[in-house]
Amino acid sequence: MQLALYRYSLPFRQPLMFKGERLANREGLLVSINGQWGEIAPLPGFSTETLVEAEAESLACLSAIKRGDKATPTLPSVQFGFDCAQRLWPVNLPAPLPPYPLLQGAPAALLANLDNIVAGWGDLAPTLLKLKVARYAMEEELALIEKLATRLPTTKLILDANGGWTREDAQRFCERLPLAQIDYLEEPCAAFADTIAVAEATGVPIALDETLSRREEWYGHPQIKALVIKPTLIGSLNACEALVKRARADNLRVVISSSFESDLGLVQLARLASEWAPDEPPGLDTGHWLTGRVTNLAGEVMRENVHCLSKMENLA
Ligand code: OSB
Ligand code: MG
Repeated sequence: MQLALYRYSLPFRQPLMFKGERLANREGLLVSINGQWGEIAPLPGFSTETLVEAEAESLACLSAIKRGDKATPTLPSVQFGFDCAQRLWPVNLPAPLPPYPLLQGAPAALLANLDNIVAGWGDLAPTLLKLKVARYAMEEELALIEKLATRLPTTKLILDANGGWTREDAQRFCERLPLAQIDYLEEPCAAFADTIAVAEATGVPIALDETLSRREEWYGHPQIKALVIKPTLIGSLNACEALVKRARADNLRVVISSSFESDLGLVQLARLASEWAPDEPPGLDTGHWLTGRVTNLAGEVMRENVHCLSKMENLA
């Protein structure tokens, strides 16, 4: 039996804001169980557990496995990592669809750089494009959306407010959206009831994200179009699969999405996306925000890029 836990720290290309927290590095853990890996990386501002708590629970779980017991993690990020490291991964999955691009940054900077961004796609404008909203002045965000809609007439926009608006602000914003080009809006308001009220008042299609990871009550509504599933925040793969089943039963799209995992976690999330949502481009365009990697091109963890916290080998 071989068990190990490592820590990584990868610098962001530029510091990113997560719910008001400024992060310069992405820090997380990698667990290895008999040669198979999993990533444990609570995201500050989004996860309820800290990295310190995740590390303590991970070490306890490894000790349990060493004793011959089953690991029973309770923290979502640890559940995800241990499930990935112990999963029987299916072979012969279809190749993952490329993720849709995620634009991040101030509207003024994005507008100033729009020619370059569009030129980067060449003749192939993306079918979907995601933009964070409820972060800068409403007028600036609406101007950028208008410009994107005009420049990219065949592209549908995914907007994500991360629950940042009051019901009134969300309504004012949504009334001015070019709805024909909006695929859906993720989490306009922090409360589900407000999100539904905004959808009903403005006709904007909605996707649920934080509502799912915070395990809040929600019900099907004709304007809910998609569930955004972030396995690092939801936790066990069984819980994720239950959401996929509920989505299928309600005829909702399923979008598998990252929580800014390292390259190792992103590859596993892409495999889960091709298994659970083979026809839906995933929300996994976050890797280029990190300057380093933990795996080489063969997919092996580069031990020189990670710090070993615990190693238990038992060759018996
Ligand atoms: O709200 O969707 C979010 C990343 C970290 C934390 C929250 C979110 C995200 C993303 C990931 O937007 C990318 C995506 O979903 O396209
Ligand atoms: Mg979201």
